[in-house]
Amino acid sequence: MNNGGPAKPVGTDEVEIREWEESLDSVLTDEGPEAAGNILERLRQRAQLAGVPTAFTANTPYANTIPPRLQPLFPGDQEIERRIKSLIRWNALAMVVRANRVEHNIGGHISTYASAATLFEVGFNHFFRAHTDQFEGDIVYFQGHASPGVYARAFLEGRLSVGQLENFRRELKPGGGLSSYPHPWLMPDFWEFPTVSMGLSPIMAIYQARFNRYLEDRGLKPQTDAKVWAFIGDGETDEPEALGAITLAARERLDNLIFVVNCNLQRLDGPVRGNGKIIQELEAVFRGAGWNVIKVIWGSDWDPILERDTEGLLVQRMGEIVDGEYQKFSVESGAYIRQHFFGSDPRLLKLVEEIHDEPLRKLRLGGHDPRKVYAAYRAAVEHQGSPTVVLARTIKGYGLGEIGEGKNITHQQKKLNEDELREFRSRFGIPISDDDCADAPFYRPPEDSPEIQYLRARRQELGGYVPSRTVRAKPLQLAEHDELFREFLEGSEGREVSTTMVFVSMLRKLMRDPEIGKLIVPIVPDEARTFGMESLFRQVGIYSSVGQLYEPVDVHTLLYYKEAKNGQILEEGITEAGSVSSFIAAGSAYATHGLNIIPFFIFYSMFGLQRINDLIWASADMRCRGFLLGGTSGRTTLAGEGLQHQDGNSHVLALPIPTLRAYDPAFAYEMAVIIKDGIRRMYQENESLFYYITVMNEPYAMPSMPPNADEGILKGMYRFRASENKKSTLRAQLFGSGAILREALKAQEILEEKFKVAADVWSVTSYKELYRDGSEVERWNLLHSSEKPRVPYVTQCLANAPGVFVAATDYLKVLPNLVSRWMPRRVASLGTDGFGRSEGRAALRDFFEVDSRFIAFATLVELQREGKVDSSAVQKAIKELDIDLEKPNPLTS
Ligand SMILES: Cc1ncc(C[n+]2csc(CCOP(=O)(O)OP(=O)(O)O)c2C)c(N)n1
Ligand SMILES: [Mg+2]
Repeated sequence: MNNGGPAKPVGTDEVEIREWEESLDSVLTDEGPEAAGNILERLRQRAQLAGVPTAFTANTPYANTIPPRLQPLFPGDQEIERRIKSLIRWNALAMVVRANRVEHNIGGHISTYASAATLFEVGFNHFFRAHTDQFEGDIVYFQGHASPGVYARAFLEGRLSVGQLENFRRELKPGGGLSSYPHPWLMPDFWEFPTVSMGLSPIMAIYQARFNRYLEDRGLKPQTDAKVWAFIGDGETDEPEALGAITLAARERLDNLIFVVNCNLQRLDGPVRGNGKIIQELEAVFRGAGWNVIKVIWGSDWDPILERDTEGLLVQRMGEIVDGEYQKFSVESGAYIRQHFFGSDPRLLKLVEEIHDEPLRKLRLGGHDPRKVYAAYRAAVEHQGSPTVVLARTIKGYGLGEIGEGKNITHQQKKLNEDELREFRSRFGIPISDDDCADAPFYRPPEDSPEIQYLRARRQELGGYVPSRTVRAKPLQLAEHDELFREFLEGSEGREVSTTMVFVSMLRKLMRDPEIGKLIVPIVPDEARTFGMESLFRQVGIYSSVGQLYEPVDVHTLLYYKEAKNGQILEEGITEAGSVSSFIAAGSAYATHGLNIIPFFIFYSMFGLQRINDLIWASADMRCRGFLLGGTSGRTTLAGEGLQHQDGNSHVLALPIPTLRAYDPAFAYEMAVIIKDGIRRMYQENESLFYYITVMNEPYAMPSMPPNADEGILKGMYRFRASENKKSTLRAQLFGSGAILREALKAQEILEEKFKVAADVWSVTSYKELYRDGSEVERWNLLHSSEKPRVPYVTQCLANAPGVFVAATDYLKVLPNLVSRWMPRRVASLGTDGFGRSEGRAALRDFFEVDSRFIAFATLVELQREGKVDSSAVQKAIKELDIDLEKPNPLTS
């Protein structure tokens, strides 16, 4: 029975605990942290074996990972670095403020860089190594909306002019401006990696680091200690892509990878985890995944206080507070902090009794303390065996004071009045007078000032300026490689093959080529067998950084699952997002590494553009090159798989991506022409393009290439088979694409035999190309109205093509409709709008009304509209072709 007071839990006797603690302290002092760690681990195991319930936690206390005594000396001149940082802060702020004065609501962010400044600057002054002739350089993904800070630094470095800063977010001004965020497309000499779509840069960085290793293991680049740095926001980590691939980084022991998470505890609307602790949450996630986690929570100001806290009360208190409350402390007075933070225990109050309210309020956090940040980065670059994440605690809008520091509205804060500007100026000691301040002028100290000298010297020491994008690869000098593709131009001599099989044999041949073979990088997300690519496993091996540590179950078979350290295939497992990130690393290697890597990323077409189009958009921004292959494509060509798998969408989703050439080839020779020309354009002519090619799994005999078809194949259409009947007055032009081309050919026969209609059949390899050409011509004509009008390619093709027009595609009807206005007459479009079904091909093509019967039927209806046949011909077609007029509409059923 206890007599009133709460029972004291067993094992909490203070004297006993103290004894244990003292033992630990003495091991620590006498033998060091490693010894202490070993003893603790032994004790933990012993306790576990004895049935002691030891709670699992991947967390460490809410304190800095690196204690002060293990902190290296800061090698720089802290005062001058502070002044440089202040200047950058000012110019970054001025950029946004000025832009919004000129044009209301032009946007821009102040508070993100304000929180990240120290995290960036320590990197710029001490870590980020530029590319030089001797060294490949580190790769840095900058937090996208912190771009004003990166520009402001480049301005101090003398790389950007006042004029350019003036035109931040006004890129169309004469002389050009600066893009809102990192976009290599818009600033190809500056930005290397697009990062502003949240979550993409972490996953791209992981696969970039892995790809760097792949290149080393395959002997394509020398081994170096170059690092990949990714600066991301704490709110950003909510994106599934941000954390979705972190186990890969640990599994691959990517100690060339460093994440820095700017933990300002805020995102756009408010706190990231008001009721929790984002740093602890991320620590557990990353540690659980096998990363080296370095927490940088408290600045040096806290060290003496923590030292006085011999009982561990302060760290305990730090761990109790939720982020929402921490955010509140960042906007409150010292008195408030004393009362609400330290006031929970008189012993805590005692720890800070000698500190006045104002210094108490200003106690600096870890992410704002260069010494702490330097220590973390140094540990990160020296760490071996796993990737590192630095979780750095900062304040959003740091330095903005009343108008934004730590406030929920701070993310959107872009306007400062005169007083606010003056306050900011004074806080950071910018030498601008009160009068001038109102204008928010840019400020760069003279060239011979200590600041500029120091900054230049630091960058020189680190090899040059970062970021900076240069295309290092020389154009490929290829000997004539017709031979490689010749067999595909000649047809399959009656042998039935699918375009996927054709693609795989083409790939195999390319990989054997002595010139470009080694540059080919096949990427698959666990679909190699689906596409019949398993023969490549044995031929070139699957890349594995550790080789193959087991005997594969199928080792006795010809096509066994061969993993090898120099394996060429990137078998990524079931991650299209990861695979496309590899594609991005490979497709930009011509710039990043000076290597003309040619990636072929083949995926289930429905899980391509539909699922990962934002990453594909980013690869376009990044000027990636290479081939995307949409496998098992077509809404009615992939039999059986049903609604989620049957792709009738991807060619429509490819439309918005400006540099993506999209093709839907039907035959081996079409694919050969497209891939051959793609290699020429991308790697010999250095064009910033990439290709999307759909390949099917329907086997049929591949014809040989008709004479002179190349040009049409590449431009988007050519006449594949003209009718031999030149006398008929009933004429039609049938447009087929991909697998549906063969339906058009069958329709041609039906029309001829049953209805005396002479039809020509066209293969439309790319509606997107036709559309691009048509719009380009139309625009030219608009702007050159007094000159002889140009004629779109579609119009040229069809100028003398008699009869009615019917188009059929395995994709949406919108594709033929896109180009219909450049056709000399109306076109009836058949396509596969709607949800797929699990069914066989014939039933699917009937359901979606794209088979030969519907093509023939639509032709007759068009002829009737034109008055060329009467209704009895249409009635005959309905009967003979068994057309169900009451069938459900596939679009709505
Ligand atoms: C995919 C995506 N969704 C939304 C946004 C809009 N957005 C830009 S910044 C931001 C908040 C960022 O918060 P955090 O990652 O914590 O960065 P901080 O500014 O706090 O450093 C949001 C939602 C975006 N850029 N990308
Ligand atoms: Mg944040």
